[in-house]
Amino acid sequence: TTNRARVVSTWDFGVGANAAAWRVLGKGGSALDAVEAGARWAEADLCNPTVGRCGNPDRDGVLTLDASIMDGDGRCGAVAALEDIAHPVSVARAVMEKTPHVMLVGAGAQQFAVAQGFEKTPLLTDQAREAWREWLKTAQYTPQINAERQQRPGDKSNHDTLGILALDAKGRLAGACTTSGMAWKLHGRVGDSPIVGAGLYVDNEVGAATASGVGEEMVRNAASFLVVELMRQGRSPADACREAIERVVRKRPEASKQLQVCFLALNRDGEVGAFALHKGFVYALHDGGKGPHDQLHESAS
Ligand code: SD4
Repeated sequence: TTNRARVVSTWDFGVGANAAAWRVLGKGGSALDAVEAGARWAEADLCNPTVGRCGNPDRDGVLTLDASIMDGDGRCGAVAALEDIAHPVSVARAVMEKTPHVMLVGAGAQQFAVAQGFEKTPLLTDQAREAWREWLKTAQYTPQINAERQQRPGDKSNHDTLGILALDAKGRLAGACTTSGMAWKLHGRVGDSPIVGAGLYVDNEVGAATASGVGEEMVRNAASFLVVELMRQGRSPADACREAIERVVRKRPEASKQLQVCFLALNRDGEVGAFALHKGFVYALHDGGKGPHDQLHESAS
C-alpha cells in the first residue's frame, strides 16, 4: 500500500536528499530510483565538505569518492576511490546494471564511468584546497566525534556521509550511500560506504541499514549487514542499531571513546530506528504527509 512509502537519510542534509527522493517516491516511483535521486542531490546540489563535489581531499590533496547502491532484491553496485566524476552513486548503479561485477575502484572505475558517458570534471573546490593547506600545517589525523554541525570556514569536520534508505509503494526497499570519506585519509583509503554489508545493506525480506562515522569500525563489524540480520531475528530497527553499536564498543572499547559511529535502519513495515555511539547524530524522515514532513530526529546514543 502507498501509505508505507517513506525515505530516511543521515544527518541534517538528509532533509534535502529526502525531498529529492520523494519527488520519485511520491509519484509511485521505485525505491531504487528514489535513493539514487536523493544521493545525486547530495552529491551535486549541496556544497558540503564530506559528500561529492566540495568534499575535502585526502592528505595528498586528491578528492576521492566512494559510493554504493543496493536494491532489496540483492542487486548491488559500488565504486571506491573514484576521482573527477560528479555522480559516484550513478556510476555505482551502472556497475550494478551494466557489468557482471559489484565494485570498481580507482582508475578502472573512472575509465568505466567515462565509457558510460559520465563527464570527467575537476571537483576539488578552492575552499577544500584551502582547508587541506590549513590541515597540512599540523598534518594530524584526528576524526572529530561530532563533525556534522561544523561549517566552513575553519571547518574541522572530516566525516559526514549521506546514507539514504527508501521503501516504495510496492513494498520494495533500496538504499544508497555516498561520501568523500574521511578527510585527510591516506591516498587509496576506502571506507565502509562502498562496501556492501558495511556501510549499506538491503534485503526486501527484512529491511535496510546504513551507517555514518569512522568507516573502519563498520567494516570490522560488517555493521549494516549485522543490523539487518538483527532485525531478521526480530529486533526493532532501533534495537538492532543499538545492539550493533554495543558490538562496536565491545570490540574496541578504548577507541570507541574517540570516534563516532552511527546507524540508521528501516524495516519492511516502514519502522525507522537509529542509534549512535556518541550524541549528535540526526537523521531525516519523509513519509509524504502522514507524519511531519522532513522532520529531523535526534538519534539515541
Ligand atoms: C567513511 N563512513 O568513509 C565514511 C565517512 C562518514 O560520516 O560517514 N562520515 O568512513
